[in-house]
Amino acid sequence: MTIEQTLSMIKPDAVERNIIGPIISLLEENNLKVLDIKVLQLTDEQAKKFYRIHKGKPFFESLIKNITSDKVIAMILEGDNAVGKYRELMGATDPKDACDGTIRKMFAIDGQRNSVHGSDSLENAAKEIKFFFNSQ
Ligand code: IDP
Ligand code: MG
Repeated sequence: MTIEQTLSMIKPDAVERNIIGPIISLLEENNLKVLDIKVLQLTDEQAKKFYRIHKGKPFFESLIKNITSDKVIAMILEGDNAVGKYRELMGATDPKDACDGTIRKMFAIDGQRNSVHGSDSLENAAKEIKFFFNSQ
């Protein structure tokens, strides 16, 4: 067993469609425990900081507009192999490529409005948890 923590964010497209419940149920059914949870709307500045590795990509401006368009749900998830397990449960970035049973396959609208974010490494999980839960 390797107990890890990861950062999950339910994106505005899912919050707007009232589907945070089924998404959180899937997390719990997969033994990912919600340790902390927060509802907030990201500012333009916060969103640009959070997604800074994508700066310069053709979809960057649209991504920032999308993620700041409404509230998001940020969660700290804990469980065995939580980073990898949650990435697998989310599915591929574009729902067209996502496997059956994944959150994105079930709920995403397209490759941008894809309902959830998840940290891609243990190192980024620590940074992203800090971003949402340890900042002033
Ligand atoms: P991930 O969310 O699966 O880790 P990343 O490549 O880190 O995917 O991209 C971050 C987010 O940027 C995606 O979840 C999606 O919302 C958006 N995005 C990524 N690639 C594209 C694209 O080709 N077109 C539009 N939006 C994209
Ligand atoms: Mg990513």
